[in-house]
Order: sequence, then C-alpha cells, then structure tokens
Amino acid sequence: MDKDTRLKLAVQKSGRLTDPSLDILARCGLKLSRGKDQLMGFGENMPLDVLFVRDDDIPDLVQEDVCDLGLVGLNVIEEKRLALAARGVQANFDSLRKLDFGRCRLSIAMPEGTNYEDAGSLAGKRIATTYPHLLGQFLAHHGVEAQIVTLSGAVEIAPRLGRADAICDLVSTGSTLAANHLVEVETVLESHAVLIRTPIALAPVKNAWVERLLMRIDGVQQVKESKYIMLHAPRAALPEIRRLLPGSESPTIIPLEGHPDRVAIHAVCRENVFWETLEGLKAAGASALLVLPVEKMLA
Ligand code: PRT
Ligand code: ZN
Repeated sequence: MDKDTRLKLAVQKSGRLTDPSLDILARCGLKLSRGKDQLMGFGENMPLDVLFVRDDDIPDLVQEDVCDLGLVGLNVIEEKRLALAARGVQANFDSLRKLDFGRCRLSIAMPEGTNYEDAGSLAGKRIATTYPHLLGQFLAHHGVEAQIVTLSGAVEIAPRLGRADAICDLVSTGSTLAANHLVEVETVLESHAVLIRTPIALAPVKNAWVERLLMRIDGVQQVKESKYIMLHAPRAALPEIRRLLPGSESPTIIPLEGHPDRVAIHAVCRENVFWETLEGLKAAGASALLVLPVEKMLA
C-alpha cells in the first residue's frame, strides 16, 4: 500500500550534500520527522519519505527501484552510468533537475612545475582517481593512453607517495590541490547536485507529487536571487529605468494620483539588486526606492 502512495527519496546521510538537500526540501514545504535510527525521515505533510544513505549508494537505490528519487552529485551519477555500461547494464535513472548546490569539478592535476601542454602530455602517465570510468572516458576521447590507478580515497597524496604522476579528483575551492602542490590541468566534468528519478512508471498519485515537487524546486531556485523592487519615476524616464532593472520582464506601471508625469513601478528582478543599480535608478530620476526579498514564486 505504502509503496504505491508514498514517494521515497534518497539523500546523503552525512556529507557535503546533506544540509543543502534538507534545506531545499524544507523550502519546498516538506516537514520531516526523523526516527531514532535517523535512517528514515517521515514526511508529515507530504507523502514523501527520505532515506538517509551514503551518496555512492543513491544511484543504486534508484536503479534497483528501492527509491523513486535521489539527490546526488552529477559526478556520482555519471561515474555510475559508465560503470554500469561497462558491465553491459543500462542505467535506470533519469535526471530531473540540476540543483544549485554541490558545485565542483572533476579535474586532472599534476605536481607544480610539471611540463604540460595538452591532454597528450598525459600519455604514459599514472593517474590516481576514485573516478576510473569518467577518467577513462576523458582519456579515450582525447586518444590518450595512460594508466588509471583506482584508489578509494586520499587521492591528492598519491603523487607524493610515488603512486601516481597525476590525479583526477573533485575540486571546489582548489585549496586541497594547492596544499598538496598540485595544479589543475584539465576539467573532466563540471558537477553539481541533481535530482534523479526512476524511469519506471509511478502510480498516478506519486507522479503528481513528483510534478508538484519539481514545480516547487523551480520556484525555490528562481527566487534565490530574486528581488521585488518598487520605485517612483518620471514617466519620461521609463525606457531608461526598464533598461536598468536587472532581469525583470514586464514591470507593473501604476499612475500616481495627482502626479500625471510620474508613475510607480513594481518589478520582480531575477538577479540581485546592488547598490550600484539603485544609484543608477536614482540618477535616472527614480525616488522612493524599495527592494524586498521574494519568498515564493509560481509562474
Ligand atoms: O560518506 P559519503 O560517501 O556519503 O560521502 P563522500 O565523502 O563520498 O562525499 P562528500 O560529502 O565529500 O561529497 C558529496 C558530494 O559533494 C560529491 O559527490 C560532490 O558531488 C560534491 N562536492 C562538492 C564535493 C566537493 N565539492 C569537494 N570539494 N565532494 C568532494 N570534495 C572534496 C574533494 O574530493 C577534495 O578532497 O573536497 C576536496 C577539494 O576541495 P577544495 O575546496 O579544497 O577544492
Ligand atoms: Zn561517497
């Protein structure tokens, strides 16, 4: 019964994606109560339960239809897709949404001072990684033959230990590479978190909730930077004002009682409104400027 009516979503139990995943779900309106074992979260106000697992297990859980949905890094998904393909198995997960967290890149890095021109410079080198399939695809794409040294972690110290000449690992700020005297030479994959789902048809109730969740995620992601701006301006300055409003489509223009040559303008700006923009608007004749955060948006 439950299997047919409640969605099951896999989320990383404890790691970089945990807080932003729970945050986006909360912003989508989900109230979760977590049991003592902390392995399951029960959706109190939506038929959606969260299963907390290691990120590497998320594609498998969706693949095996244990979970309907998963929140995981594109790097994990793409590595898994290639690993399955290598075994002649088709990946059973569809990407539904790109999410605006978990940003990083899978890069190849070499010790400082190494001569590097292009991918050809990797020929014959030993490259340590936890992403052998993505690295293999990159090398094949560039027609380079190199030795892939598959490790389960601590990739960044492999060159110092003499186990590799280069590494292929995730980078976000670059400080881990710098601390290990490594420099990035190639980007293999630009990554971010994604929402995946099973391609298997879901019961209509569940499907309807997936659609609702997606609409809410879109709303949440759109409003992040959005601002609602209100101002007064001379009618004659309208074209200039519209040009200055960042990312706004069609502002609402309201006549001002007793001031035929002035109007009030209300607009949603899809980008942040900086002081510089406000100063520009003021210089164009605007007054009574007010910028408000947007909490929810539904197109
Ligand atoms: O226990 P579990 O298996 O669930 O967690 P995990 O240790 O495998 O994953 P975790 O929490 O480290 O990362 C989860 C996901 O976050 C990854 O799959 C990526 O999609 C994403 N992500 C974003 C990152 C990073 N940024 C990142 N910087 N994952 C790992 N790193 C590591 C990287 O491997 C390197 O060791 O951080 C170091 C580099 O960081 P900088 O900032 O020094 O460049
Ligand atoms: Zn992991």
